[in-house]
Amino acid sequence: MPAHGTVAQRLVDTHLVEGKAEVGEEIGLRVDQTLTQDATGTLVMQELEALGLDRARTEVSVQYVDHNILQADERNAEDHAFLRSAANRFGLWYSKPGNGVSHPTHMQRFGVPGKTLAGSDSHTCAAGSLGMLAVGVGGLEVALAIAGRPLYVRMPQIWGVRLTGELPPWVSAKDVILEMLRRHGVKGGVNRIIEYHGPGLASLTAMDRHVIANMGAELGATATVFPSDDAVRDFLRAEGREADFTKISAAPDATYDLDEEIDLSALEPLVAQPSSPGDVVPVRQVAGEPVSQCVIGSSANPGLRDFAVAAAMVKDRRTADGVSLDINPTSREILQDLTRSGGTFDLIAAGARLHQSGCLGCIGMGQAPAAGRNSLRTMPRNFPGRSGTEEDSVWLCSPETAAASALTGTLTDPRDWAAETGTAPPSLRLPEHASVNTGMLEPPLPEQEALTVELQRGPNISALPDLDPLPDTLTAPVLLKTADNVSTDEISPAGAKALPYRSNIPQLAEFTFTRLDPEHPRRAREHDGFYLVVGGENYGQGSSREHAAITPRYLGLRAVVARSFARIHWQNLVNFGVLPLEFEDGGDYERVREGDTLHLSGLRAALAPDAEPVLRLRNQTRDQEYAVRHRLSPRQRSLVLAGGIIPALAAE
Ligand code: MIC
Repeated sequence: MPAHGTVAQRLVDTHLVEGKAEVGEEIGLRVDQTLTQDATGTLVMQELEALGLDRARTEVSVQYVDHNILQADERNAEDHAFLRSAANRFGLWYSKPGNGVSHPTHMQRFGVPGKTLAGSDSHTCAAGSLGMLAVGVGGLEVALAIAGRPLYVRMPQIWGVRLTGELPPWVSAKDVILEMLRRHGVKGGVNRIIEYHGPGLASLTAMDRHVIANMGAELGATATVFPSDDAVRDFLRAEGREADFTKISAAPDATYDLDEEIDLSALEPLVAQPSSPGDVVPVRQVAGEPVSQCVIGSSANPGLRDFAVAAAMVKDRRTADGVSLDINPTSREILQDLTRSGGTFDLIAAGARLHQSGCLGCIGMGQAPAAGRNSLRTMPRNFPGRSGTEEDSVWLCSPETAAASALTGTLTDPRDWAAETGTAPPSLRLPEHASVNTGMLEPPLPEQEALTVELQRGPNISALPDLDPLPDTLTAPVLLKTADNVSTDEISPAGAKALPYRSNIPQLAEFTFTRLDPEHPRRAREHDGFYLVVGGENYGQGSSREHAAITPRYLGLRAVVARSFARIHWQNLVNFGVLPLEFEDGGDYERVREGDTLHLSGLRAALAPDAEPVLRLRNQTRDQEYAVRHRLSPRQRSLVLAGGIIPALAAE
């Protein structure tokens, strides 16, 4: 039976402006709120300029600065100034560097149950914790949403996950989402909205739910949704925003497209091994591995309780020799509350290193670990090299596991540490009223004043590249063939070296695919023409960065033929005029080699609105032919033919 009466459907139905909400159909949704962060926002602001926008048409749009906050030279600071001027110009809120990571900060200050949120960051889905429909997408789609246009998604299946029982001591929300990843891997959620329900919800706070919703991105899900219930009301009350509360629950007879059950009381501490969030095992199975770094923070464990539990565990103790315990507070507010409660003192006294509020090591902006040494992090991702260290060994776990391991110097199940040290589970008393701090949030300027603002464009801000239409015939070499699950970190790397060029496409292009082939940019330049990439399953998993589509496109990429795609990257390819095709017979992937010349002809006719979605791809080098399928809606076909959204809009 198809899904019925779910929270997800209610959110879709109340925002549907185009299409029919039937699984697999493209639908257009009205967007109430947007968030952009600095690493993706510089392009979004340029796109708003290209769209000729006067003022944001959303209810709330916020530009956060949380990623590029190490200022090793002038570039990042100049980008911040550009973002601030653009926020002023277009009527957005501006969250200063150091105010906090976008996701928890947005939840604290702006999230409203029942609203939609589009964000140029894959972890935007975290706001599902408040009963919002929150979707991470490419920057261009957020720009269009800010301009008042609908957000297009393919209507996902609704996957009901019924929670029963209560988490045992030393097991926390992170272990719930790691259990989902243990069961389903990094593509288990593709084209699904995950909706949690059931009696187990009662013991999870809104911030616990944020932890679970956040890493729905690692499952590849379109969104994660929780009901808006008493836990959400308590959260909003503590934030001084109870007036924003609305109750939203599934109908008593709700049914889901797919069903799953997790007994919370049966969970144990889990850890994702290097280098995939989907490679999850019980901590006890790998206990004893030496660790040299433990990092607590990021949007995947942002709550006060996550820091408070670590503080209580290390209080009056000392971190093990040779271990760096790094604390990345996720927002000003949380840092203030942790400090008020004495937690900051306990952490510092035990040897922790206290950093500024922001994403930091999560995207390799500092905190790079030593090569080959184990780094244990409460972060959402551990794709190879993402930490900034080429040969890294990053594990993902709960704050309890990170703190216990920082004290012992080896990967430790917190239950075993507690038994050995005779430590009772800490009883955390969280403040009834949070230290609301809006001092680093600049509100939108009044309209007349906003219209007079000049954008502060530093020399690091390049123009958007020219995007020409797709040729009718494409004969081009395969410059790269990748394995399964290639992440956007491997297409356009994170890290302190590349990130300052997020606003400078020609410079950033020099990093394209270099994690897979250091010579790729040089080879593409020497080829000096169109090329293709062949990919495996789940091509482009991970982040929403549209740079992973734009920089290869800038170097000449015009089509990717893969076994399957991750949702956001697939959309980004389309938005920038790169044709994404899937092998009809996955076995054909094996037959193509790097260096082969592939040929597609009659593309205009093949991508006409009513044409069959299967094309013939000729391998001229091997004299073979493969059937390949596109999954483009008629709207998307015309975008790809035009060369992407920007030229398509210019032609309107
Ligand atoms: C990430 O976690 O990978 C990032 C960095 O937050 C990205 C956004 C980006 O690449 O700027 C994401 O999740 O979308």
